[in-house]
Amino acid sequence: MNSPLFDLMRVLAIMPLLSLTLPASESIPPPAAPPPPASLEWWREARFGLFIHWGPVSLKGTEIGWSRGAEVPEVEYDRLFRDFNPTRFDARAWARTAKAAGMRYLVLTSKHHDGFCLWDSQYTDYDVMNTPFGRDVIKELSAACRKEGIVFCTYHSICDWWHPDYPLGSPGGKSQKPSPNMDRYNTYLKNQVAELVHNYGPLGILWFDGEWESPWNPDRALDLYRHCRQLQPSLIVNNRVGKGREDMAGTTARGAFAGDYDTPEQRIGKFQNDRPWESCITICQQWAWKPNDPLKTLKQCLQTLVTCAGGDGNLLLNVGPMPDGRIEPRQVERLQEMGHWLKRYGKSIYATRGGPFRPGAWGVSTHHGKTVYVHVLDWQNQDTVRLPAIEKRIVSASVLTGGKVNCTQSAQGIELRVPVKSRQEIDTVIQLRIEGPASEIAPR
Ligand code: H79
Repeated sequence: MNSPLFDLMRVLAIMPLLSLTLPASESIPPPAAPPPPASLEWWREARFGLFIHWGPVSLKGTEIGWSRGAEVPEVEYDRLFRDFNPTRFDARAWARTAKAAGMRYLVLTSKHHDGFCLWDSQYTDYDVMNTPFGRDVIKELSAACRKEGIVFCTYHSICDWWHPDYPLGSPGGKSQKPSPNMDRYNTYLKNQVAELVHNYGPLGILWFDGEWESPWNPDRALDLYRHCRQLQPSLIVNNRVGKGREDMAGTTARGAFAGDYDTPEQRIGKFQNDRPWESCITICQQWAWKPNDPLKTLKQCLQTLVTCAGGDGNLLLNVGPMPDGRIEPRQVERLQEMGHWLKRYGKSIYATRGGPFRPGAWGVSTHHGKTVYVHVLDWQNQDTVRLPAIEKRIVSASVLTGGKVNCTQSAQGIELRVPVKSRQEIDTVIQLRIEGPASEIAPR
C-alpha cells in the first residue's frame, strides 16, 4: 500500500475533512507534500539509533566540515582524502556494535558540509574510491546492517562548502564561491540522493542538514522532499529538508513545511507527542573523532535515552570513528553497556510512547498497552515520588529493576515509595498496571 498513488489518495481523502472541520482562521494550508509514510511506525518503536560522523577529517581530529578553512586551512583539508586509508574498517563490526547497543537503525554521513562522499559516486571524483582505501564504505555498511537487522540510513548535507557550484564556502558558509550555479548544484544533490537510494536502498531515513543557509529555499525543499518520496515512498525524511526548523531546539515552526520529524541537536527534546522527534547527541563532545574527547558516562547515556523516550522521542547517539576505521574501544564498551541495560529493561523503552506523566525533576514515564513505566532518575533525597492523579485504577505495581514498591492511589494523586536498597543509581523502573489502555490518559 506504499505507492505514491496510495499517498495521493490519502491526501485527497483528508483534504475535505481539513477544510470542513477547522475554523477559517485556524485552517492549515492544504498539504503541499505527501503525508508522512505509514512506516514511520517502525522508527518510532525503535527509539534508539547510531549516528556516525566520519571522513578524511578524522586524520586531523578536528570537527567535520566546520574545521575546513578554520583550524585546518582549506587546501590542507581538501587534500586529506589522499591519505585516508582506514585499513581496520570492518562494516560488520560497526553494525554489530549498533546491535549490541540495542540500537535498531544507523545513520552514516554520506556527505557532510565538506563535500566528501563516502560512497562510489558517478557524479564526483571527490569520493572514497579516490582515496588509497578505495572501498565503498556505504556499500559495505549498508550490506552489513541488512545482515544484522539494523536499518541503514544516511545523513546528507544540503550545503556543500567544497562544491564550486554551491554559492557559499568555508569557513562555516561565510565565504562566497567565485562562479556558483545553484540550479546545477541542486541537480547534483538530487542525483546523489537518487544514487544513494537506488544503489544502497531501501534506506530508513534521509537525514538532511545544512538547510539553514540562504541558497536553500522552501521551493527547493518541497521539491527535494517529493523527490525522496518518489524514489522510495516509505523513506522517512527529517525536518532539515525544509526551512521550518527552529534553531537547535529542532522543532518545526507552526504552519511551516518541514519533513516528517523534528531534530533537537545536542539537547533532549521537550515532551511532544503530536509530532515525532529525535534528539541527536554525541557520545563525546565532537561529532567527528578527536583524541581524548571526554566520553559521557553510562549514567548520562542511559538517562539521555530514557528521557528522550519519556518525552516521546528517539535518541540518535553519535560516534566518530578513528582514522584507522575502528570505533574507539571505550565507546564500543559504553554502547555495549547500554545494550546490556536494554536487554533487561528494554520493554520500558521500545515501542512505548512518552507519558502520561510529563517529565519532572524525578524522571519520566513511558507507556505501552495497559502498563505505565515510571522511570525514577533522581530521588532528590526523598523517599517518595508524587505523581498527578489519573482516572484509571492501578491494578498492580512492581519494580522492573528489582525490589518492592509501595503504591498508593487517591483522588489527590499517586505516591510511590521504594526502599533505598532497591533504588537504582541510573533508573528505578516502576511498572504500573492499570485497568485500561494508558494511551487514553491525557498527558499531565
Ligand atoms: O552534523 C552535525 C553538525 O556538524 C551539524 N549538525 C550535526 C548533526 C551542525 N550544523 N550546524 N551546527 C551543527 C551548528 C553549528 C554550531 C557551531 Fe560550531 C558553533 C558552529 C561553529 C560554532 C560546533 C562547534 C561546530 C564548530 C564548533
